[in-house]
Amino acid sequence: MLHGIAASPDGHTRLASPSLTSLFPMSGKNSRFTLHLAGPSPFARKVQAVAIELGVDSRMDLEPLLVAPGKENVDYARSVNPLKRVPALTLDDGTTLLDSSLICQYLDETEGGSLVPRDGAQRWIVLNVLAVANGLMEVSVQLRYETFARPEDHRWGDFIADLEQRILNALDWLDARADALSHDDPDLAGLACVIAVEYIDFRFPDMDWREGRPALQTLHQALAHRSSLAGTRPDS
Ligand SMILES: N[C@@H](CCC(=O)N[C@@H](CS)C(=O)NCC(=O)O)C(=O)O
Repeated sequence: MLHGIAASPDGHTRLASPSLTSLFPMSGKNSRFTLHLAGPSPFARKVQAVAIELGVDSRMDLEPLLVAPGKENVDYARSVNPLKRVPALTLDDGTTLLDSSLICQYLDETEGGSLVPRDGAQRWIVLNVLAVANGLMEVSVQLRYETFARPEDHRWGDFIADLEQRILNALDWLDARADALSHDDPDLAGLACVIAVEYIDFRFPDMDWREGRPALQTLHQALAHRSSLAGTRPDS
């Protein structure tokens, strides 16, 4: 039986209820992880960057796969992520954690990092900026699907224009808050901002996110040279 999967009496395969221990996953010291990822995914890159920042990347085995709208990936959906998305992180007790930000926060807390402040006002600033940087990645990935994966004769111009506007809005929002993030020891929001804008450079090189956004550009310049980011860049 695959972890978390049970065959019901009617013969269909269903997700099993998680055991109590898998609701409270505990990764042992020096335990290994498996990261399910797809090459250009900014969300997977965020987890890889965090693993490097925390010094646990050597304990992370990479399991690449191809994900795309319309691609079934039946085994992956059954045994790893019912939403058929990457990244997912499988711990050595068989528990799989889903969603990049949750995985990053799990690693930060269990490995004793400080990428997300544990309390105080800065915690909420970091988590709020992280939410918008993640949203920027989501909308950018969606725009990629709408303009590349969707067959040309099924494309919807108004929706594409709407997605482009959301990207510009999110960039302006981040620019107005970029100064509030650490430019030396990065926090999770700073890493996510760099990854989000570099995904735009990678997929939409004509969209100049730097123009009129000096604070975001300064944050990018302060962090982009770090090995966690330079070593995980999509075209590196
Ligand atoms: N909120 C999720 C988003 C993950 C996500 O959308 N991943 C994309 C790849 S960049 C994916 O797996 N897409 C496949 C699909 O939607 O079919 C996270 O942070 O992990």
